[in-house]
Amino acid sequence: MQKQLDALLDAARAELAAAADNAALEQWRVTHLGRRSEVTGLLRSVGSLAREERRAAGQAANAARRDLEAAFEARQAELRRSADGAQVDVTMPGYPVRLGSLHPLTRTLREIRRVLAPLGFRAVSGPEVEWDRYNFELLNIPADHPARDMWDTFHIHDKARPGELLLRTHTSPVQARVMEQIQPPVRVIVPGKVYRYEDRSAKNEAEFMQVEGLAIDEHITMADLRGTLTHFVRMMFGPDRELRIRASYFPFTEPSAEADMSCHACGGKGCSVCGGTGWIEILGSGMVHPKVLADVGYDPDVYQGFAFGMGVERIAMLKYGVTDIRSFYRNDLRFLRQLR
Ligand code: FA5
Repeated sequence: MQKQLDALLDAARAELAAAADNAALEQWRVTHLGRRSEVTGLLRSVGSLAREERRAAGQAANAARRDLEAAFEARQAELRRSADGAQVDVTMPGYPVRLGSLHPLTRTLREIRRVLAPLGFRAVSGPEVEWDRYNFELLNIPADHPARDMWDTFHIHDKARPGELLLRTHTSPVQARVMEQIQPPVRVIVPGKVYRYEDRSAKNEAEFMQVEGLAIDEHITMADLRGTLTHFVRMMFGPDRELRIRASYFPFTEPSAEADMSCHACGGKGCSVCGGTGWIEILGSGMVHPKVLADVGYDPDVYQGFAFGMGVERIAMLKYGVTDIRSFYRNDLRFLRQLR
C-alpha cells in the first residue's frame, strides 16, 4: 500500500503544481480529496485488510491524506499571493473603509463662525506676513512702546524695509485694515493663524489660531461686548460653564478685559493645564480705543465699538477636554480619532 500511496502523492503533487487558477484547484480537490478520491478509497479499504496490517495501513493512508490537504492549502495560498493567479475572490471579506473626518480645530473654527454669524458677524481675512504699521502702530502701540513686549514677535529681515515686516502676532491688525476700507456699521470676525516667539507648553503654541471680532456703530457699549461673549460661551459650551471677565490692559482698547473659563482638566481646583489657577484664558477684549478709531478716519465722538480676540486652540481644548495644546499639531491619528 505504501508504494501505491507514494505514487499517488507524486502524481497529485505534480497535478497540483500545474493547477493555475481557482477552477483547476477545485477540480484537483474533488479528484484527490473528495469522496470518490483514491485516498478516500484506500482509507475505506483498510477495514478489509488482515488485522495485523490494518494499523500501519490506516496510519499511512491518513498521513497521505494530511499531506494532500497541506499541499492543497499551500498551493491555494500561493495562488492567492502570486500575481499570475491573482483573481478576485468575491467571497473574501473586504477591508473596512475608514472614513476621514474634519480636524477638531477646523470643527471648532466652523462652530465659532456658526455661533457668531446670526449676530451679524461676517468673516473676513488678512495677511499673515504683516506690516509693523498694522500689527502695532495703528493699534496704538508705537515703536519702543513697552506694550510691544506683550507679543514676542518673529521679525522678517528685509534689507529694503528694515523692521517693517513681521509675522502677525494676533489677528487685531485686520481691525485697522477693515476700518480703513469700510464705513460703520462694522461687524466682522477674522479667523486666522498668528505667530509668537514663545516657548511651547501644555497651553501655549508658537503658531496658533485666533478669531478676532469687531463691532463698530453708534451707541455700542461694554454691555454689548459682555452680552456677545456670554451668548458665545453659552452656545459653545452650554449654560453651565463658568465664564470670568476681569479687567486687563491692551493699548488698543479702553477699558480692556480678558475672559477665562473654568479649567476642564481639574474643574477649577488648579492643575498643570491651567497653571494652578483653575481658569483658562480664552480671549482678550475691550472697547476700541478712540485713538484707534481716529487713526483710521472714524469720528470717535460718533462711533464706538468693541473688539475681542479669542484663541481657537484654547477653545477646542475646553470643548474636547484636551490637556495639551501640542496634541492638535502632532498628526497622531489615534488622538484625532478619539475626538471624532
Ligand atoms: C491678543 O492677542 C489681543 N489681540 C486680543 C484682543 C483683541 C484684545 C481685540 C482686545 C481687543 P492675547 O495675547 O491675550 O491678546 O491673546 C488672545 C488669546 O489668544 C488668549 O486669550 C488665548 O486664548 C490665545 N493665546 C494667546 N497666546 C497663546 C499661545 N501662545 N498659544 C495658544 N493660544 C494663545
